[in-house]
Amino acid sequence: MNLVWHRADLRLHDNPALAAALRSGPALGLVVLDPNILSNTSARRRAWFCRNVAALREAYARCGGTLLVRSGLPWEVLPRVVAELGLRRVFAVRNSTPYARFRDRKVEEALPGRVAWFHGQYVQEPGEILKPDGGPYTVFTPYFRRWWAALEGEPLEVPARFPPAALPPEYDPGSLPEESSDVPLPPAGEEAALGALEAFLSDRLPLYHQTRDRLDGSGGSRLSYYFTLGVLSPRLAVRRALRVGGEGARKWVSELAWRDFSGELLHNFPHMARSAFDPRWDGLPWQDDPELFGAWLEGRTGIPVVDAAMRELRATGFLSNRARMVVAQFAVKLALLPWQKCERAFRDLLLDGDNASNLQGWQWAGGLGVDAAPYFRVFNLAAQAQTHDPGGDWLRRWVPESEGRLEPYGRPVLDLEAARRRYLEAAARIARGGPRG
Ligand code: FAD
Ligand code: IRF
Repeated sequence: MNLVWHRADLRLHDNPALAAALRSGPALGLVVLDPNILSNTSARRRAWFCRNVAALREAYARCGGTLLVRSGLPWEVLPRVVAELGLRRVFAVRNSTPYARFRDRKVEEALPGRVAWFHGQYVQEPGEILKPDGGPYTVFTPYFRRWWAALEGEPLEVPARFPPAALPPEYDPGSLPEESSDVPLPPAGEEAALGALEAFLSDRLPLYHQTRDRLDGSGGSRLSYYFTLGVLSPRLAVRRALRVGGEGARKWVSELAWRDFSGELLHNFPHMARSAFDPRWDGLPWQDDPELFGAWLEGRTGIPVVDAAMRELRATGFLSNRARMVVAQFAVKLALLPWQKCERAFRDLLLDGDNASNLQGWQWAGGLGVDAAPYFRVFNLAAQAQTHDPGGDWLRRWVPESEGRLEPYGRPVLDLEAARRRYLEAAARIARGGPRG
């Protein structure tokens, strides 16, 4: 009997580790509740993870299988479970964040030669899309060309009934904690995710290229919180979208390629978890001001579009891509708040919060050297609201006290024009200093 260790692949469908394990006979599933991850995150995110583990356990049961749940350090838990049940091998989908690499090396050391790794977190595996000279891509457009050319394969079939796995009768499958969330959670599990994918493909995908930039997020799929935990296979989503076809589908698939690009960047440039992708930008004159940080985080800056976004995020755990760009750029370029602190706090509010995508998003929006985004582009915040929330409904919903006006209200925490000048002067000095000085 073998073990399938689920981490950021909380699904049965298109799961290469599970499919391979079942091809070689009976298998048990396992999720390790890892204190290194769970005690470092927010209640809403713990609850979202646990709900999806519960749904995975139900999906196993429907196929006649069993998903075990254990708490502890994976390099201690896995050898114990393997020994207790006399298991042969461990099958897992590879992840490549810095912690995942550290953890997985320790698990391999504890179970030498007995762990088999599979692709499946991304459409294209980090480390495999390389420039003709063998180096990693740092700019999205040429990466995307190679990514597209390498698209292949159909999603994997997983059998509807698993071969029976014999557990000793007294063996405890383990229980899940009842985590409570401070925001309403979307329906958990792959059936809900697959249903939401189908609804998006038929209702909103055809116009996605025109509607994706709305501040209220109504043009997007809202599938990110499923992709983050691998409740939905990105490869399957790309296949389904391309089958629908059209301009909307091509644009949407390119956004999923941005997700892969994020994974690729963090895999190849792990320093970006701590410092700016181009470390010269760490030299901006950061203002570690707790008042300003609190005003940003809690949506009381007096800048309507920034406050609407942060309030929506706190109240729902979700935010459109456009609004994320606005608040990140405001925090980095105008407020000059230490970006690592903002990135971290922001991730804890997001149900889809993901190491790679959030780091890439922050460093891209903040002009910290990711992709070819020019540093001197600074949003006009009122124009952002006017263009991307044309009726003003989103702004009025989240910041009623601004009464639909786009200009700063009450007592704004920053003079936007002075802040813009301060940033541009400092940034120009850094840019003149030459590349990676
Ligand atoms: P859609 O527009 O329907 O896109 C489809 C899918 O593509 C998304 O579900 C997501 O998985 C992926 N995707 C889309 N845009 C991006 C992108 N720019 N980078 C990476 N993947 C993308 N996304 C996260 O999943 N987790 C994060 O922690 C995260 N943090 C971000 C922080 C900032 C500052 C910025 C600017 C962006 C961040 N994003 C993050 C990317 C993006 O904003 C969200 O993925 C998207 O808004 C989710 O909405 P959706 O599912 O409707 O996306
Ligand atoms: N993976 C685990 O193996 N164990 C856990 O307890 C995890 N908790 C998580 C909580 C939240 C909010 C997210 C993801 C996890 N994951 C857990 C999946 C991780 O992304 C994955 O383990 C990754 O390899 C860690 I969002 O770097």
